[in-house]
Amino acid sequence: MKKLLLATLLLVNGLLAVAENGYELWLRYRPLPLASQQAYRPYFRKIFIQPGNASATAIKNELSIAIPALLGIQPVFYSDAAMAGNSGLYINTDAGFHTAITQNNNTRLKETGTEGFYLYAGKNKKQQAVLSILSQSDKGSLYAVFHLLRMMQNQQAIQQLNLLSVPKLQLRLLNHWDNLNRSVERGYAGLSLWNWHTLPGYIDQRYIDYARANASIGINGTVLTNVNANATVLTAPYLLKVKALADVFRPYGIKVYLTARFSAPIEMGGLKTADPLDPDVKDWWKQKANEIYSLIPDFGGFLVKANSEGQPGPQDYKRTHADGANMLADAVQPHKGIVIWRAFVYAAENPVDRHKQAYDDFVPLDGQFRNNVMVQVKNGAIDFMPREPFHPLFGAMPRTPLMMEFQVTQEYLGQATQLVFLAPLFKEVLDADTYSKGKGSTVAKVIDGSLDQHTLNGMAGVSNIGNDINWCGHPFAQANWYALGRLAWDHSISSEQIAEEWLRMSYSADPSFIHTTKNIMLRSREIMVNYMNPLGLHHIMGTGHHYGPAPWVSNLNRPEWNPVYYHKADSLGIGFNRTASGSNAISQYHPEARKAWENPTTCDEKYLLWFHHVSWNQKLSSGNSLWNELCKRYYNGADSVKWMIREWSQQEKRVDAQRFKAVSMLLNIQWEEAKWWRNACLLYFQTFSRQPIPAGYEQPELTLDYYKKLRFPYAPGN
Ligand code: GCW
Repeated sequence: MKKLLLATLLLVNGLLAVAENGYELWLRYRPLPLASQQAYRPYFRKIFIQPGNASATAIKNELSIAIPALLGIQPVFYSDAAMAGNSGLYINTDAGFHTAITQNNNTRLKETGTEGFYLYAGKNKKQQAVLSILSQSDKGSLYAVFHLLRMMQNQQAIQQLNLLSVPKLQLRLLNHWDNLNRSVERGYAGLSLWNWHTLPGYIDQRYIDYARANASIGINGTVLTNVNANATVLTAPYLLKVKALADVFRPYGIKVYLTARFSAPIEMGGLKTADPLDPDVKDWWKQKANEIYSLIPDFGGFLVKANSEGQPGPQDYKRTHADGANMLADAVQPHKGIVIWRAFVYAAENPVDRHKQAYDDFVPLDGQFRNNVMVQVKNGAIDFMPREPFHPLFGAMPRTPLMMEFQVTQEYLGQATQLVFLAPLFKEVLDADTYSKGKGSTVAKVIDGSLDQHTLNGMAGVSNIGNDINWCGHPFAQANWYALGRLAWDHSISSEQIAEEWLRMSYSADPSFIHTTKNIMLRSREIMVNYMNPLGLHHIMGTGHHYGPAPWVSNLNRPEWNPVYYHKADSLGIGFNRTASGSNAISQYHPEARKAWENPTTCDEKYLLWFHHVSWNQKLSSGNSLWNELCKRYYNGADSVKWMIREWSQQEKRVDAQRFKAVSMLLNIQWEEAKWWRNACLLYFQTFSRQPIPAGYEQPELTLDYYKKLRFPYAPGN
């Protein structure tokens, strides 16, 4: 018996300690230093969970994994109020009970709302240490437990806790672009987690671990299917599979959503039309919603991509996006569901600058959407580029709740071969000022509803999760999933805090490791911008798979799919003139916001070529000509990857061998890719500038022709 126990322990510990493949994510519970253990232990020996807590199983499960691992003690759970009164943790929604035990008058309970929590540490009547989690909902208590665990993983003091935490955003969602055949559009981490073939009978442990990870960062909804939608998911057998997932996720506070293919009434229902004003069509969706809700009473609702990139939509019937969204909204409204309608629309037959099309389509519809509709807007007007100014729709539709869509999967940001930490990108957009209601009308205030008093509000991230053993492909890509959740809960926390928490929880608390690696993370996005798309360049990547540079491509059917459409390089200069003398997309921004960009000689250089066609010889703030500055940025960017490699190589003793090696190999790939971007872009743009790459820079060895001939027929995610 003893032997068996020992073997099991070894196996468990062995698996945790040796196989550092990243599967545990940031829920990597390791023994804390003895002093911390001793400080925390009194609170976790006895844990009271109020009877009937719908998340009790999830809470117990997590604490049973975490507490022994972190503190070396086995907690005792109980729900019998008669046994209360000792030291320990109290998880509760009953304020009176709490006051009796903890002598705290709980005045802040009211402020916790439907998902927040109030955490405080105090003494009971016997002067013993007690820690309380007080919330108005079971979800609140679940989030509080994860918050406490995070504090301990970060070795923060909890003895004086008196903390109210309420999410700033109501909807905190992942959008999976997962297909029913398990391929993932723009997925670089293997296949879809959802094994539709074995569902509903087989519940993969991965589904539970996915839910744990999401709950730990406050994500409360998941759209299971690709926005390039397949109506099959709405058939009865598939809905049973969806229900099985919803049942797994529910105790973790996660609702499921589906994408709705607009033409489903024709494809599945045998109707002749999908016209949103047609009574049979309306009825079909109503029945479909009823069917879904009979299986999944808390189904979140539908996410829709319509009349964009070939997807069907209301405009096929000369109806507006509002007509389409409202018809679906009426179908889910009796069940308290919502419709999230995407604003990512542009049409090949529309010659107007693609930058302007979503705004043109949607602004006139402001005020016409039902109150259970949200419009989901990508962070920028083009498409998840390494850097974009904020989307002009933010601040321009005050009567419609706008949901933020970020891309966590790194389609245009190095995919899963490059270390790029995205919190600085997310924050740059959230902190941008739209000026729509005067100075300080930040994008964050638009989406959290505070600017225009919207109670429906939220943020979505296009998921980077697949069935790779480490979930996200690149070990550091996990940090981007983590960042999305943390910022959706509280968009005011800093990138630095997010990076530091994630590193400590996922790797180690070693101060020099944290210092160096955090620095790599925080600089990584700017470095990538420099070697890929400096000075406001955008959309110059390879066709289809979007892997690597291809600024020369000009042969695609749709003009706005060609990189040459975006950089407009010619013998005079480079860049897209979006001012009044050009496409005038800049006019879609508030005059105050525009000021920073309007004038080509004073334009914030981050966005220079985004808004202006600039002469090769124009002097920039550095004193360099545009051409020389472009060269400098590309070279600095690529050289900085060498710096990342050097810094990481110092960490060998501070991280486990498996992840150390994985990151090292990927950084070497990143270096090759950075050089490729630098050389291919500069050689190509040089054919227009007709100027040399300044002496002192190592000249490209390979020819432009070589780069043009590269092909990647099996690049992932396509
Ligand atoms: O960025 C583009 C992607 C498409 C994606 C589309 C969208 C799901 O290349 O793969 O389709 O955006 O957001 O709808």
